Amino acid sequence: MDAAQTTKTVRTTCAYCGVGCGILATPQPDGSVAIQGDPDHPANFGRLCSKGSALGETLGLDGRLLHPTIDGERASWDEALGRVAETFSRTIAEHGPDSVAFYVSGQLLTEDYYVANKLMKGFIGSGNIDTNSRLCMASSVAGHRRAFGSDTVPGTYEDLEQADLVVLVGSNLAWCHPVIYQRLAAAKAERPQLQVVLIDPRRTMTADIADMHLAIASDGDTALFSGLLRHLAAVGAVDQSYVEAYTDGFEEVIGAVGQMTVAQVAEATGLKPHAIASFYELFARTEKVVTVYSQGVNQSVQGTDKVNAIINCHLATGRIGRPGMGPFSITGQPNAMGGREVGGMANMLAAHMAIEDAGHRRIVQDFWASPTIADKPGLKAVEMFQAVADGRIKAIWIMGTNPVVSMPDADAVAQALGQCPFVVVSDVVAKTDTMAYAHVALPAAAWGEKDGTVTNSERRISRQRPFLPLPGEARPDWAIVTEIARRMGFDAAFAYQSPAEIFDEHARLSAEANAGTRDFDIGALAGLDRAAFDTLSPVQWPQPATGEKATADTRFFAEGRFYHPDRRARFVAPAQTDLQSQTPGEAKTLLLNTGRVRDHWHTMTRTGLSARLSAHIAEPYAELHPKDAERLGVNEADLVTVASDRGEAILRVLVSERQKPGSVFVPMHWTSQNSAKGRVDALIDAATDPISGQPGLKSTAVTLRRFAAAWYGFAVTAKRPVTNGLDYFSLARAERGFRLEAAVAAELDDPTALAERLMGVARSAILSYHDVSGGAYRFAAFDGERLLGAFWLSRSPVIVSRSWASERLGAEHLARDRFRLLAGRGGADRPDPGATVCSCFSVGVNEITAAVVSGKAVTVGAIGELLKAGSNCGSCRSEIKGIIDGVELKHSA
Ligand SMILES: Nc1nc2c(c(=O)[nH]1)N[C@H]1C(S)=C(S)[C@@H](COP(=O)(O)OP(=O)(O)OC[C@H]3O[C@@H](n4cnc5c(=O)[nH]c(N)nc54)[C@H](O)[C@@H]3O)O[C@H]1N2
Ligand SMILES: Nc1nc2c(c(=O)[nH]1)N[C@H]1C(S)=C(S)[C@@H](COP(=O)(O)OP(=O)(O)OC[C@H]3O[C@@H](n4cnc5c(=O)[nH]c(N)nc54)[C@H](O)[C@@H]3O)O[C@H]1N2
Ligand code: SF4
Ligand SMILES: [Mo]
Repeated sequence: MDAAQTTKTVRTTCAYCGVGCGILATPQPDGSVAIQGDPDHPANFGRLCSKGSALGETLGLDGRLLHPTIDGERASWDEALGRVAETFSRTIAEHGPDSVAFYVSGQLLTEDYYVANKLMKGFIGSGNIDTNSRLCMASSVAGHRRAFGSDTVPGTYEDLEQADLVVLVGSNLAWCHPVIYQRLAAAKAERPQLQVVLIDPRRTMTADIADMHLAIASDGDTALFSGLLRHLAAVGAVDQSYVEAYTDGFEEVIGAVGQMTVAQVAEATGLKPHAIASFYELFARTEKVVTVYSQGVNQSVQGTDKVNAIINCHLATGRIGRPGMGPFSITGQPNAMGGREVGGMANMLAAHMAIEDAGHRRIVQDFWASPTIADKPGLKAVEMFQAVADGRIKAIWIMGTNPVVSMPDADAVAQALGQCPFVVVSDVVAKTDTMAYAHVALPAAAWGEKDGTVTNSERRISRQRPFLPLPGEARPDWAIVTEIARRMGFDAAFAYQSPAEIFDEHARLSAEANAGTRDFDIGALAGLDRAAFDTLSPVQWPQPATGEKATADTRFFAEGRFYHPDRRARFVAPAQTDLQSQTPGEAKTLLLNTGRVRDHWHTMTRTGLSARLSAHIAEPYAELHPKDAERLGVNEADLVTVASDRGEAILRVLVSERQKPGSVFVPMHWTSQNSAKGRVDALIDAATDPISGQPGLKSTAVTLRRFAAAWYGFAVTAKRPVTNGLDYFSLARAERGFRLEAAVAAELDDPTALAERLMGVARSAILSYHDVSGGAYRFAAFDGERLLGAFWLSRSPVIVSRSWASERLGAEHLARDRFRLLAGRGGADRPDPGATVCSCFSVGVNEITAAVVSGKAVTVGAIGELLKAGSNCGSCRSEIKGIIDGVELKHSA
């Protein structure tokens, strides 16, 4: 496809989550891009969430990496590629193939992923390619392979709409898979008998559609589902004919979980026996059940056992592979599934073949005509960075992921990279916490420029198509990898001219010697020429060349045909049956739970560019139950230091009843680019699940203490503020500049000097006001009528309307504002909209509350009519409902 600048609408797929929504992108004559949901895409039928709708705001070139660099200096592609190929070849020659590694990402396209895997496993001859999917999907992959003999997701999105019971385990669907959440909410509105059960220690926004919320203790899931299996057997809910015809190991598992009485489950999960019993009864009597699970299950040191405990219940009842039924592991990243298809993980081969299987190795090696083939699994992510630390790995290439932020024990990862002789980073942005360690930086094509395929959670392959030209010297990841491979001497095997050729090879390999023995077969998609590849419509696998192709109704395993050699599924008993949930040991410790917020994506390299998305939650926070806040002597808006034996973070306190007592929730998104100490993974222990190697990212013991700030500050600045000298800061985009929360621990000799530095203006240009009695300072600087910056400094957390202050950066008539900025509480003369709830129309929490309190609008629909909030993408509808419920609760109390 020609990516020349046009104003033609291009059909593509969202850059973010594994829902895989179709998007219509239309470049505008003014250089902006209009983004709409694709009404014909079967994942979203036109819907988009707040992140998807804001994609147009993240396409600017500000901050992009546009040229290769070597040791921080601009270099030509020829020099950079030469350095990478040479250093990898030399390292392999001197220290063997296992002395090098690739750490890649579920944000790569299938074609990028395919060539990276082929180069490492078939040509370098090592298994040392692993991916951020290790932190994400590895336990699901391992659980699927144990139960089914293959990494198969049996169902489809429609199953959630057709079910009578949807159980959400460790999934914050409302914020993390918003369009699936909207489909589920719509189905429930139409058919109220559809029951939703949420199993999550926190009462997340997803709880708003749940009929039952089980606030389970961390890692109580294995016990809960083992107890459920026992209950199903006890009440005769087992489908004997399915179990006998298609499975193995049922008796053994029943033997193993026989002890899991409701009382014991209650002890292991912290749940009330009657709540457990009603969940079990509901599950037992409802035929059409889908169990959706995500990171509350996978990111655990018993993640694989959790997955199998869930799958056991579906196998026992035969509720799998039929409409409205099945276990459903929902994927996180846009191409988590595609990465699994190409075998991009250290313990897989390619096309769902097994690295341990000599027959599979032969198939792949013959097909690739490769000099070698990795014959054992490589190092999994956590081990890989440990091997970098102890010098076993001497050259690493990181593509499309930011491990210094997202890996557990992240400071150790940073240190390892700092000592590593050769680090290559391919990214789309110039400055990341990981890029700081790159000897060679390679500029990759970003969303909107990339061309290839992704596979979503329901096995649907969709095209990502370019609609923007490649900026600067950026190149697509597949092109960078193949160029390196050629320079390492593997010209013939990496002679691709386009992603279409790579996709064709991937499709052919999936069919090679397959004949129905492997689930992943897209042989029918082989042989597409460029034109056919360009027009490829979203399609689910399997798509074998001969035999049954997937249709909307295709599911796996309704009639067995699993992928173990005997074609039977396996029941898997959890390793421990004397399960204990994790509870904090000492009174002073809390259990640290981590995850996502609605409007940010991972390490914020892209969502952080949007002021609108940043206005939902602008700071890294520690969410605490009121009882814990009281016990620990901290208040809302205080700053706290949260520490483990690995590291510490400084965060803003958010007190909420949604949090489970004894635990603290911290989002994973903040980095050293936008915060002083917001990288939560610095605190997290690198313990992993023994089977999947996935780290437990959701239960680390931590302590929490008040951060004694001498001064708290808030600033809005036109230029990026200089943050040196701040013990705490959190930096976010505002509409025409930046907004900054700040604090310092020591007394300030000269507060004006701090203002000068932050705003980047000379002292002489700063107007200031010092409230001697309250000890507060206010500073502002102007260029004519234009505000360059304003800075509030006070002894307690600054009270000023953040949105009002941010808007001043672009305000035209500042004559009167000058006084307001300096006098008293800025914006106090008009209602403060409060933190953004609806990012599409920038509607704040106070505006919604006021509408409800006044009685002008008391339903989500009425709020939409009155304020427009929630009437576009719908991502905030559950929050609006939460606000309405909260107001009603107060008024009825
Ligand atoms: N807005 C947004 N959406 C995203 C992403 C993003 O960065 N931002 N990232 C995408 C990616 S890659 C992924 S993997 C998905 C993740 O999607 P989710 O898995 O839904 O998101 P998380 O917030 O990581 O975790 C889900 C929930 O697990 C709960 N939990 C913690 N411990 C336990 C436990 O022991 N048992 C149970 N049952 N629950 C527990 C947490 O309280 C949390 O609410 O989101 C995708 N979508
Ligand atoms: N504590 C804690 N830690 C976690 C999690 C958690 O829940 N809690 N979740 C884990 C999970 S599930 C995940 S998936 C990871 C995600 O963690 P990461 O993968 O580290 O997060 P991203 O910010 O998505 O990193 C992607 C990087 O690739 C760049 N990029 C974007 N597009 C492209 C491209 O096309 N090509 C290239 N070469 N680069 C590109 C981006 O600029 C960014 O720097 O975090 C994990 N870490
Ligand atoms: S749900 Fe949102 S983030 Fe996920 S694919 Fe759809 S639009 Fe993108
Ligand atoms: Mo993920």
